[in-house]
Amino acid sequence: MTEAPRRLRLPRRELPLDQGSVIMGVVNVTPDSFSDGGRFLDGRAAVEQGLKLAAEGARILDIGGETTRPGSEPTPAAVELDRVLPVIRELKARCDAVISIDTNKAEVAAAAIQAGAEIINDITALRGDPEMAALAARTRAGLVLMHMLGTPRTMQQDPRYADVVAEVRDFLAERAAAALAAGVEREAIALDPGIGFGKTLGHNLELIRNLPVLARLGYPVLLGASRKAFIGQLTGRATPAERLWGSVGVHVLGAALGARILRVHDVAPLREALLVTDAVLAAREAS
Ligand code: HH2
Repeated sequence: MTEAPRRLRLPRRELPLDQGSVIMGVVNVTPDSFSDGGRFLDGRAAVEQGLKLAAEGARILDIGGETTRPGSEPTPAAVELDRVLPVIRELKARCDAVISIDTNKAEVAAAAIQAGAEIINDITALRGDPEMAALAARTRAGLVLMHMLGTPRTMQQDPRYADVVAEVRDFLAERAAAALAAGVEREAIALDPGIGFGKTLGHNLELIRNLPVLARLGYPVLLGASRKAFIGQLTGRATPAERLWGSVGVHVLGAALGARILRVHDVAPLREALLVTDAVLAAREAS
């Protein structure tokens, strides 16, 4: 069996992954994100939100300047840069959290890294921009490779798989191999099943239940299920911000099933839940 990854290697430090789950707090600097669009479009509000999430226990802050909500159109790079760069610079100056840039454009990722970002979170898994793989290799940034069927504009139009778990696993293995071939270090890579990206309720549930299958690929697994539509389908919560308890539940379970990085909008409640979850998991491992 593959040994669980102990760290994510970043340009300026290592992020330990063997001392409990790591929380990645979401900071959307967008007018139209599915759950908090417009709330933090003002850079100052985004910075305050990032500082709050870091103080609550987020080791990583994921800064995004483009929504990927179902049906959305791409955002021009210049707009994305205007949104995210001032926020990254300010957060870098004012807290110690690792900054991640949520983008599929190499131009945006390069400028974000110059401003202090240490992780590229690419929802296209290097398929969106031919320059991205070389950039990741050159800068030695951490790299999140996510599975998505189609594009945000089309992904929720009747997604189909013969075997969703096998197809997502094989896709992620192939994308990790492509990153390695481009010169990205093995320990810089994390994999993500892409909950809600071209998936039905059933697909999402099957993928979460089978997180151990993805973990066996030997890379840290990131789970991002926070406030997503499938939680609304299960709980009847139509408003994303009201999906807190479902979100806490699924990320606690994700941690137990082997996810090492949890991408969420609400950090404090999950942090507390994980203190208990991680203590229980550590007890089991020691015995
Ligand atoms: N989900 C979203 C965006 N980026 N990145 C990774 N690696 N994994 C995810 O599950 C993921 C992601 C969607 O959430 P959010 O950023 O809140 O919404 P929007 O794309 O509408 O800004």
